[in-house]
Amino acid sequence: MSDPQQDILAALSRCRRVLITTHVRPDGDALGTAAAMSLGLRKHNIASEVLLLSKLPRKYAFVLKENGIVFHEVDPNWPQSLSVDSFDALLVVDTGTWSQLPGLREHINGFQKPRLVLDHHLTQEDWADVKLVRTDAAAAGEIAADVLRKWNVPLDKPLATAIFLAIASDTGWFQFSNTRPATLRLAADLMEVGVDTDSMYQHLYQNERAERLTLQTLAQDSLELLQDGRLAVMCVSKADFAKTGASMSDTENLINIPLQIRTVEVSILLIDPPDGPPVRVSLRSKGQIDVAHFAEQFGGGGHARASGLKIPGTLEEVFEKVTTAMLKILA
Ligand SMILES: [Mn+2]
Repeated sequence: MSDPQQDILAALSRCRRVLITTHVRPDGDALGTAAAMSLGLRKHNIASEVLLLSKLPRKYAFVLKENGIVFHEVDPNWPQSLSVDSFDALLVVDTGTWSQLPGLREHINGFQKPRLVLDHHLTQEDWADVKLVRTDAAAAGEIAADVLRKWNVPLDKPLATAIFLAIASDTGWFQFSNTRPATLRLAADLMEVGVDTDSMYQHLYQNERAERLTLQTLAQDSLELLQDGRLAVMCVSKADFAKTGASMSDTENLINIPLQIRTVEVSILLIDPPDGPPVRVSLRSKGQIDVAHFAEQFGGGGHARASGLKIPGTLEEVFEKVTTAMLKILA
């Protein structure tokens, strides 16, 4: 029986240049793992570049930039300077599904060289030549650490920092249920190599713009609890953006705040964007309500517990429309 870890190492060992990519809207695990694999390849004198299917988030930029890792951003267009055929393999980390890799499939259609996946997600598709998938791993970074050790790559401080970023991100700083003893043992090893965990904590969790916090306060002020507190609705108006100087990206995660309330089953966030209509509606559910199904009746979509849609009209009109429909479901 073939061992995917051996297979992935054998495939990488034969390369001179590797193209590494990861899922759209990359998080700390995606970028930490991509960086760790790039640094590991470098130790074996194998060049690599990272392809990002979205803009590099400011928060995680350090892990590529401080290590001098060449990267390309697809946003807004496919990078002109990137010639996929000049690479000897494609390494996809932290996902194995095309839906998470928008645009990539079309661009690697004619790519005849190994396509490798290193991932920890349950949902997989059968297109890669080698799939190293371990669903018990808390983060793709855990798998990368294992692969690199097997490859006799010493975990120096830059590598340890990249892997720590990966596993700390995906475990919510070792709080989520995916944290296992092996995760903490690895974290301990990385700390011993010299990862500055205090500065990483500040960088990840104490690094917000003041504008975001001010906007959050206004949004929380608008909170309405309906149907015995089972439905939470918050609104962000154009005036709120003007008053605080916040931008659309500052609304990220706002929707999750009302879910902290014990009684809340569904959280709805309505945003009148600074760059004009339509009103954006985000929905989150922590109970039985399927908010993807709800969004579909308005032309939106998503997952059972997280969905979104856009509705034309004023903030007040959209509020009426959406809450009326949701109250019917909750009744
Ligand atoms: Mn991950």
